[in-house]
Amino acid sequence: MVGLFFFFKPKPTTSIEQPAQNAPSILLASDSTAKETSPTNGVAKVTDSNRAPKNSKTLWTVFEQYLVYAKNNDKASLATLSYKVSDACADPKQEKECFAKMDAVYEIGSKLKENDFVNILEDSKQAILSTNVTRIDSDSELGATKATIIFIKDDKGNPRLAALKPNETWVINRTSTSTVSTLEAKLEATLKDTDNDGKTDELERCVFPDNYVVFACEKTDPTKKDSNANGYWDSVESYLSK
Ligand SMILES: [Ca+2]
Ligand SMILES: [Ca+2]
Repeated sequence: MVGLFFFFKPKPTTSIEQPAQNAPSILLASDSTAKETSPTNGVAKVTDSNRAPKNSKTLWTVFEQYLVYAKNNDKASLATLSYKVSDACADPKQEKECFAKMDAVYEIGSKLKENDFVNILEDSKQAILSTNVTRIDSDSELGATKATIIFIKDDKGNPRLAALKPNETWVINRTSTSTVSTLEAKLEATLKDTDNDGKTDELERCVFPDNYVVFACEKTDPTKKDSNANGYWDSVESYLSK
């Protein structure tokens, strides 16, 4: 199956820190920069935003341990918590690159705060921890950003890191003719996630904002978490080893 592969074209005027797309690739099954989200309407929330959900402690503990291994450049231990080891870390000749990736992951991951990850989606095969969205409101655009950590479970049910997305960002460009209400409606539509699988309806339908170049996209059903019924949600599918 082909996942989502598209590039973000950074805009010089944006006030948003661009996602560190390459740094977390030690975690990724691919360098996919798939952007996925949960809605802002609270559907993804399982509890109030002031405390972390019940299961997230275990997931966060795994993540913290992962960061310790990354910080220590402990490749062997890191592999036990990784869904897939990156090519650089699988190749002894690329040890320097591997260590650089680990350092980058630690740098990014250590800035994330447990209390911000108030949303959890979890079942026996996968789990997604995410923050609520933070609004972006500038002269040039309206948008939202959030951080997401994706885990895929091994056959014993242990969560392993599959992806770390510290700055998933969605922006709607303001134009001279756009009104606040149309921008708000557009943003709401962009963030909508009907089946609550962590992948927006628009991404499921392969609809992208103007500033993305899409190379390949496989449509999924925005009303089904697991469109191909293999047990993995549409939002997780692109990180699976094929
Ligand atoms: Ca969805
Ligand atoms: Ca699936």
